[in-house]
Amino acid sequence: MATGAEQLYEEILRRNPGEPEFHQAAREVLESLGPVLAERPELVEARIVERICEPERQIIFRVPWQDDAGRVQVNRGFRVEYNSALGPYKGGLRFHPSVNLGIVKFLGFEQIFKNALTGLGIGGGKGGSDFDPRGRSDAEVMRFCQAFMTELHRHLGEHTDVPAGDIGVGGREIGYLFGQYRRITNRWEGGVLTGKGLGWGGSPVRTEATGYGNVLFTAEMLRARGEDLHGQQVVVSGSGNVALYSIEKALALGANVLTCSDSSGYVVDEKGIDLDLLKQVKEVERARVDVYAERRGSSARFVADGQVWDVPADVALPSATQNELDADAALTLVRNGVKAVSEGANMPTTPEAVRVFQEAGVAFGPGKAANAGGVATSALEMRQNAGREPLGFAQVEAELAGIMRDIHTTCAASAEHYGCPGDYVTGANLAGFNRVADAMLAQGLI
Ligand code: NDP
Ligand code: 2IT
Repeated sequence: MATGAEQLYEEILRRNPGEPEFHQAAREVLESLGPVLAERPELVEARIVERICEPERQIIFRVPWQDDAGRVQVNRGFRVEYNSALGPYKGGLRFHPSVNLGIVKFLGFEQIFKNALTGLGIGGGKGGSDFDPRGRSDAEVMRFCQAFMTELHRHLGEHTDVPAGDIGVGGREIGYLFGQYRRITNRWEGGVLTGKGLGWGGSPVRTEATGYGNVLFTAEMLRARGEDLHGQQVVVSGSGNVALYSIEKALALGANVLTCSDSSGYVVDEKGIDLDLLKQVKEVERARVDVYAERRGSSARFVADGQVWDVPADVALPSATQNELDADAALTLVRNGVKAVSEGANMPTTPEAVRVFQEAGVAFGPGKAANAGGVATSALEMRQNAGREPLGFAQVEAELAGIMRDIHTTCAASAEHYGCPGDYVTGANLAGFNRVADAMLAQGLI
């Protein structure tokens, strides 16, 4: 790390105690910045990096709600409005018991650069709650979402801050949140949330977009090496939104997908994952992955301890959560001949594991670039809402494909420019950073 960046990192540690995920995300970006700061002293002078690391606004609030037994429950809500130099704050909401300020800040920080890479005029933000939707009835989830929005609504707006889904927040939750926003504000403001239902302002392909986009990014990385996905063996972690639609697109491009997982363990299916069955188990029944193995018959095995990374594969798509792929897992994948790893999740690969892949010459797609298809399609949803002009599935899918190709080209060109060809981590960080830094510089001391 450059000397100035090292000092800034020390300062971040001191001023943001107890937030290891945020420290990790900040460090990764700071480590890449050397070449750009050497090339652009005006950014150092204007203290752009110091400003980018500090959120514009952080909101923490109480969420009181009543469960089905009539008991009062109290959760904590968060929204970190990180950077609006390029557009309204944009980023998902995560409902998971592990959510705390540090996790929301890491996600919001990543989102700034990811959103910049899309080129679609969106700033960075993230939010959520330590509410655990698992095991809760629809009525409980609705009451929680209504209570959460009762406070959050005052901070949102189609030109201000536009949330969407993330872990634990899908179409059901967005519906309840939108209903409460509309009821409180008395406005039909479609562009205030993305991931809406198709009949009331949602965009085709938003559900599929993150997974599809990640596989398209993987295909671009392979294409740059003269290969494609056809016939490749793929391991996927997770079995939520990103995992399911990564599997769908990988299958469509002729790959064979061997695994999926959730926090209870993983499934390996020698015949390849049966996506219809997996969707039935996970999306319709909201059950665990062992139910898939039980119903699938002899080709599938549920493994309660261990990770999908133990299964030999050509391509790995971590699509569950942060820090789920460590250096030992990376070494196992490399030993088994992995060629490409692409992050469907946010920061799923530990810094040590990223180094293992890069040193082994594995094509590595960082989440900021590889999973940007989700938020990019959210921006297309905002555009359709603003223009009151819905698009069809094929049109949006074609736009998404173009956006993912552009992001790949941008990252590859940036890596090349800064003297590290093929290093998509540095390429993504510096291309995203430059766009945000240019806007901040032009807009004065903000
Ligand atoms: P979902 O809630 O739909 O699915 C999450 C999946 O990850 C589930 O299988 C879940 O298992 C597993 N998981 C979550 N937390 C943990 C944990 N602590 N340990 C083990 N497994 C875990 O979320 P998404 O698919 O939407 O999100 C997955 C990742 O993709 C996240 O990192 C998210 O930030 C990122 N992402 C999502 C985008 C989107 O558009 N949805 C866009 C870009 C990135 P279980 O049910 O057992 O908890
Ligand atoms: O991490 C992410 O990019 C998301 N969860 C999607 C954000 C969005 O606003 O669509």
